[in-house]
Amino acid sequence: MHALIVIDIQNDFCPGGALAVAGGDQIVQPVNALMAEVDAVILTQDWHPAGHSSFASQHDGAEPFSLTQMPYGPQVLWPDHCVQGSPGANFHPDLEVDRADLIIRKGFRPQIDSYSAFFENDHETATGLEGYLRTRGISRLTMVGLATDFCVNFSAVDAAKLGFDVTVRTDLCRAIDMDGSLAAAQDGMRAAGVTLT
Ligand code: VGL
Ligand code: ZN
Repeated sequence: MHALIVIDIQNDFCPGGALAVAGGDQIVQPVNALMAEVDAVILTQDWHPAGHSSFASQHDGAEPFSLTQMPYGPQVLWPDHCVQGSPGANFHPDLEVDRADLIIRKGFRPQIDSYSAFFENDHETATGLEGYLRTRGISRLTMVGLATDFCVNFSAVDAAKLGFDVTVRTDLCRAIDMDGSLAAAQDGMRAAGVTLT
């Protein structure tokens, strides 16, 4: 069984959003088309409470896109984004959300961020997606979405480590690309055994 995992195609990651990824809206129609070719469609949704600890606004004097240390390791501080129930947290209006079998939300614990669809940024708190996929007999994953170098990257690497057969369609992803993060992510995904096309 083959699932399409659509990562975080939400208003805040598209042009005009709080953490806009250049060209983020360009992938929506081709991602919709790909939904017809798989056995299961799963969407992820970045879903932070107001005042989330990954927001630079919660750290005195910190600039967005700077790095801090959290109890679980290094963490980039972001502009406030994808606040639960806000328009920015909604999926892009043209994304065919009705085709999804499952929508998995992440980043909802105030004190910890979650880039990956499988584990939060402590790399041990599970989201439950692994169990869902295994109990449905899904072993093959195609990943698309935003952003290539953060949530797609962490999701793909975790999935490969868990033993799934993972392909990232880089033509259907867009990157934030800060300080070489895209090149590092591509190297990391390849090293983990992810197929990049
Ligand atoms: C993401 C930064 C913060 C992503 C989510 O979806 O890649 N990046 N939250
Ligand atoms: Zn986030």
